[in-house]
Amino acid sequence: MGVLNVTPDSFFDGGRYLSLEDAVSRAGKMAREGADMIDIGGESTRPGAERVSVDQELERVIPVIECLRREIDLPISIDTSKAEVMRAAVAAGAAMINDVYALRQPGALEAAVDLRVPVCLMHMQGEPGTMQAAPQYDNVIDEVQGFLAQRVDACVAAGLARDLLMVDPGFGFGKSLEHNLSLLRHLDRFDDLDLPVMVGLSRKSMLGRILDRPDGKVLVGSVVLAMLACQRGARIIRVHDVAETVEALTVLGAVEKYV
Ligand code: 8Y7
Repeated sequence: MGVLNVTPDSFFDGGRYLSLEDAVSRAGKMAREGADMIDIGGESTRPGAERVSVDQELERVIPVIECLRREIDLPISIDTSKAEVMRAAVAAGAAMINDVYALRQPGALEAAVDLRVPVCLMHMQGEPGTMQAAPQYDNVIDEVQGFLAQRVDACVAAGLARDLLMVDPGFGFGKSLEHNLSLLRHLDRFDDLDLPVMVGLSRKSMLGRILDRPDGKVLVGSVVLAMLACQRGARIIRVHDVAETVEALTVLGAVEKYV
């Protein structure tokens, strides 16, 4: 899944893909590089990012979705937590919802039930503005898995078909470096939920910390994390660097074919 941020404040490509033309050309490039899906987001969730109104978010994402539907033959995922944005995005042609709040914002669960599209439920401890201040767990794997199991149950109880759901431990969302590493090392524990596992590890600050590289040049590290996640069962990998990730996963796939 290739990331297409249409926000002026996203940490990596923030502000660089704001025009419609630029957004479409970046998505086209990711499609040619082998992405299977494009994730469009209009509100940055990085720590300290400002909140965006419904109208602002709609203004950012809807024209891009409409345009991509015409120009690019790939399913579009809408990265949002707002019910109104979910509804408008799916009406405009989005095929999936990626919600870092796991449908906990007002009206989101009802919207997803009405829309009947696949949904990624992600774990986050706290809120984007403060989540990295002092993340705390007794057992991070049990707690993240328990949260996701609860959200899956809530969705099914509300009328969402279980086979539309996927789960994501939410790397970097209210997690220390140690929490992130533990979740990745034991990612196969999420197989217990019997749903596709999605991960986002691309260019996250845990890489800068592992590599002691504050300049953000963590491409090789990002690709390695993607491979490790795949080896531990992840099915959907959300990345900024599509070509490099596809290359690595193609090699991994070739090896894994042999017993
Ligand atoms: C994730 C995500 C972000 C992630 C899912 C970033 C929107 C921060 N990260 N969605 N979104 N999983 N499902 O660094 O890890 O890209 S935004």
